[in-house]
Amino acid sequence: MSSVQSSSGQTAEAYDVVVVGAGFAGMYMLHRLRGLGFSARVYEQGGGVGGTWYWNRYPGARCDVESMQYSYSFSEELQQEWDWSERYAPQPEILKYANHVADRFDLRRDIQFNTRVERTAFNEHGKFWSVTTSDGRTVEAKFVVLATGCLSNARKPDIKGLENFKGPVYHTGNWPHEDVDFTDLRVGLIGTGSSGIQSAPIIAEQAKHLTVFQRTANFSIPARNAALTGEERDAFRRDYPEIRRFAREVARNGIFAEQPDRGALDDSDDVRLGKYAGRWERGGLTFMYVYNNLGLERSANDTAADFVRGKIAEIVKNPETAKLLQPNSHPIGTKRICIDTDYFATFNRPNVSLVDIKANPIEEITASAVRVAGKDHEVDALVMATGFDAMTGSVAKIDIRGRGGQTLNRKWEEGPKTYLGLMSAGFPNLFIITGPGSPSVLSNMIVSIEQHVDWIADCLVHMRRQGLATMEAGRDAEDKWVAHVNEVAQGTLFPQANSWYMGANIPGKPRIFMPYIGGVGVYRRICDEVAAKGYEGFLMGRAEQPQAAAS
Ligand code: N01
Repeated sequence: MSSVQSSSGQTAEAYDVVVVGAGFAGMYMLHRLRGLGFSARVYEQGGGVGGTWYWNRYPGARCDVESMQYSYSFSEELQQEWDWSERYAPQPEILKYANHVADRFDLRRDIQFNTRVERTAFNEHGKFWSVTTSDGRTVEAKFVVLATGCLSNARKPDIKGLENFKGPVYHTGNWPHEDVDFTDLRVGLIGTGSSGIQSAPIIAEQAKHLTVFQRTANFSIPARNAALTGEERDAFRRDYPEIRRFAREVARNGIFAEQPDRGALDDSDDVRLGKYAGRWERGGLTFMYVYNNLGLERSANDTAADFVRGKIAEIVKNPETAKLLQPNSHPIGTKRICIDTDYFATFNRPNVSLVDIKANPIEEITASAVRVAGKDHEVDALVMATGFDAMTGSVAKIDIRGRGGQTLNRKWEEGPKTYLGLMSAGFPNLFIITGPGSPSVLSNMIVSIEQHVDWIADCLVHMRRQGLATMEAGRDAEDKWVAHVNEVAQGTLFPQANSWYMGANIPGKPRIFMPYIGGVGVYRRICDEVAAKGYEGFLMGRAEQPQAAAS
C-alpha cells in the first residue's frame, strides 16, 4: 500500500489491486498477489471469509461436489493436511476450511470485513480505479478484481402481502448466524431448487408441520452421503496429481470421474436401465455423465428423465403427491440437478404436505398463512428458498463506471457481455472471476476459480514486465466470444429450461444463457492460447491510447 494525493487534494491509500469479496476466489487471489509482490486490499461485506458458505447456513446445506474435489489444489501441504469428514462436506465444515485457509496463509491482515464496495470508477487520465466503500472511504487501485461470487445475491420474491406476515421470514441464502429452532412450529417452505430440496428433510424432522410450496418440480439424485474413511482420503491424496490434472484439463465440469464413451440410445433398454440404476445407487452429480448425449439430445435425455420420474413414483407413497413431484417442464440437467438426502421420502411423513403453486400461484401471504386457490395454509414461519440473482446480481449492486463514465449495468442491460468471462470492453483493468461467459457455475467452482486467479496473476506479471499500464477486452473479440458462448449453448438442451442460468428466475432479466458450456478443459486451452499469443483480443496500453495486443 502507498499513499497518493487524490484529485480532491486529500491523501488516498493506493494499491496495485483491490479485490472485491473474500470467498474462495478472493482469498486465493489475495494469496497469489502477495506472492508476486503486488499490494492488495480485499473488501468483504460479510463478517468473515467463505463467501457463499458464509451466508448459506440453512439446515442441510452442503456442497454437491465431493469434498475431496471441492477444495483448493494450489497448496500440496494444504490438500494433504486437511481432513474432510464426509463425502459431501456440510456447510459448517466448508466454512471451517475457509477459515483455516485464511489463517494458514495469514490472509486476514489484508481483508477489511463488514465493508461493501459501493462504487468504483476508472480514472482515464490517471489510469486507476477509485474505489469507494460503505465506510465512506475511497482508495485507488491500478486493478480491480471482482471476486463477488455467482450465487451470493439472495433474492426474496415480490409476493403480495409478504410484508404483512407476522412470523419470521428466512432466506436460505442469507440465513441467521444463530440457531433457528422450528420445534412445534408450522413452517412454509417456498422454492424447490437445491436449497429447498436440501433443507426440507431437516426442517420436517424438527417442525410440527412443513408445507412445501412448489412452483417447478425438480430432478434430484440421492447424494448417498457418508463418512469418509481414512483409506478413501489416502487414496485421493495419493492420486491427487492425476485427479487434479484430469479435473482441470479433461473433465467438462471440473470433476474427476469416468467419462462417458457412448450415447444413451447406443445401449439396449436393459443395459441402459442397469446403468442408471447403478448411478442412482452410487449417488451424486455424475448421474448425468453416464452417457455423453444427455445434455444434447432430447430422446436420450428423456430416458434419464423417465428413470428418475420412475424412482420418484417408487419412493413417494401417495400417487398424487408423487405425480406432482415428477418434473415434466424441462429436460433433466438443464436446471441445475439437485443432490439430496431423503427429499422425496420426506413427503411420506405425516407432518409434510405439498402444495402446487404452478397450477395455482400464491395469491397472497396474510399475517399467518399462505393463500393458494382460496385456501389459507396456516404457517408460523416462512423459509424462502427462492434462489439468487445469479452470476450478474452481485456485480450489478456495485456502481461500476468505466471509460466515458459508462456503467457496467447499462452496458449489460441486454445481457452480460465479456471476453472470455474475464473482462468487459470499456472497463480497463477490471477483472471478473468466474463471470458470465466462463464455465463458472457449470463446473466445480474451485477448479474454475483457481484457473481464473492463475490466469489473472500471470497477466499482471506480464503487464509489469512489459511496463503496460492498461489492459481491456477488445470489442471485436468480445462480440465474437459472446456469439460463441451463445452458439455453444444453443447446440444443447439447456436453453429449453427456465433456469437461473438463463436469468429466467428474475422478472425482467434478459434471457441469455450466461455460463460458457464448452467445458473447463476446452476453455482453459482457449485462455492459455490467448495468453500465449500476447493476450490476443485484449488491448494493452502504455500511454494515452490502448494498442491492439500482438496476434
Ligand atoms: O435456488 P434456485 P437455490 N414463487 O433458483 C422457486 C447452488 N446451490 O437456492 O423453478 C414461488 O435453484 C423456484 O421456482 P422456479 C446450485 O448451483 C448449491 O435452490 O423458478 N417459487 C425454485 O424452485 C443451485 O442451483 C447447493 O419455478 C419461487 C426455487 O424457488 C443454486 O445454488 C445448495 C419464486 C429457487 O431455486 C441455486 O439454488 C444450494 C416465487 N416468486 C444451492 N421465485 C449445493 O451445493 C423462485 N421460486 C448442493
